[in-house]
Amino acid sequence: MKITSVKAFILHVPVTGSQIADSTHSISHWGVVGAQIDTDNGLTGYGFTGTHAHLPGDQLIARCIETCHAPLLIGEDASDITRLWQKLARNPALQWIGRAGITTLSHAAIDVALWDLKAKAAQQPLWKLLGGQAREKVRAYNTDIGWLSISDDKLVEGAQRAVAQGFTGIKIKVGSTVERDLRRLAAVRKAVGPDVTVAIDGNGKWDLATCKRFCNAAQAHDVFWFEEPLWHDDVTGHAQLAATTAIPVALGEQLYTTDAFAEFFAQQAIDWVQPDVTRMAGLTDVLRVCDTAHSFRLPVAPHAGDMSQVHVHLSYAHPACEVLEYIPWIKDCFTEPAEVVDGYFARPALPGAGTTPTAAAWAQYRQPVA
Ligand code: 0YR
Ligand code: MG
Repeated sequence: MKITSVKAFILHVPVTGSQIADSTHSISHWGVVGAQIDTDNGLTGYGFTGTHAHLPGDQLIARCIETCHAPLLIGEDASDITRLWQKLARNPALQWIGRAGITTLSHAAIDVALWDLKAKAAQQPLWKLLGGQAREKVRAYNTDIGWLSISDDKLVEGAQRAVAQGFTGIKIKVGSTVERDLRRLAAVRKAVGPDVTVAIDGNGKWDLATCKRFCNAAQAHDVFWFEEPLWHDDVTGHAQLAATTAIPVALGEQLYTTDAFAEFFAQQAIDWVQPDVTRMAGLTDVLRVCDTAHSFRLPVAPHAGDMSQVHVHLSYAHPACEVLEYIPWIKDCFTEPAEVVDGYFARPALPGAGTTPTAAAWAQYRQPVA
């Protein structure tokens, strides 16, 4: 299965209700920046990273795919995933200019496309190649009802609607003011009752003092986890918070490398592990984080199920993966959308990683690569 061509693509897909906000970002579209890899046996693999649909930035990622990574891949056997991962991640020219960021995001798209190809060649859904089914069902939790841009009333309505649809978990955004976010958390907990898991996500906005004050009061509402309470790279701060609150600390969606995760493990600064195949250098590296988490007996909640598609396969196959996020913005762009039925992600059945775009998405959302 020799690689004959590597091309980039960009899709910009509208979010639910045309605009959403968390503590740090306000966005109207999600960016799908991908790699399309053709092989001499007639198969095509697709993989992508995720962005906030900033076109000049997306074009830099696309250019990195086509001009930095692609030349190292042409003529190679696409099924040599580990060796090719190493070849790209340890490319001396690129490591000099970026061991994280665009070089990694573009590598993510390529690595996932290679896994997609491998599963398509085996004519199996990816989860089977990853060792088969480790769990009966993958529980979904709904984040799309919990944006900071949603009014207090609508937030409660949305939480109740999600529970009525079968979700047993939700996540609400925090990181505005301690008072407002506590009020919203209390209202949501009251509305959904004690049996639904309620997580909160700060997206790295607050400082340690604010987090401590918030956690003190939030503890009474049975918080499933506090995600990204502090700045993404602040290992010491997370360790201090984890040591002082009963609320579990979750993070990982903005960590690029296994080294970054290793720091959080070493300092006991993390309770829930949230790697993302669209952020790290693909599934190959995320699997290493999942295995390490598992060896420390830490649960994994891969960031965003439908937004990566691959996380559904990973969650079915890896014993560390406990729950998976539901944000349905881009799922309908793919030939086998990651669907949630009665609160659980449906098990994928088609060969591949679930990353093949539909012709309709291609026609509707495509942006110029350069
Ligand atoms: C908006 N999930 C998240 C959205 C979401 C972000 O920036 O991408 O809130 O990915 O934190 O857990
Ligand atoms: Mg998050």
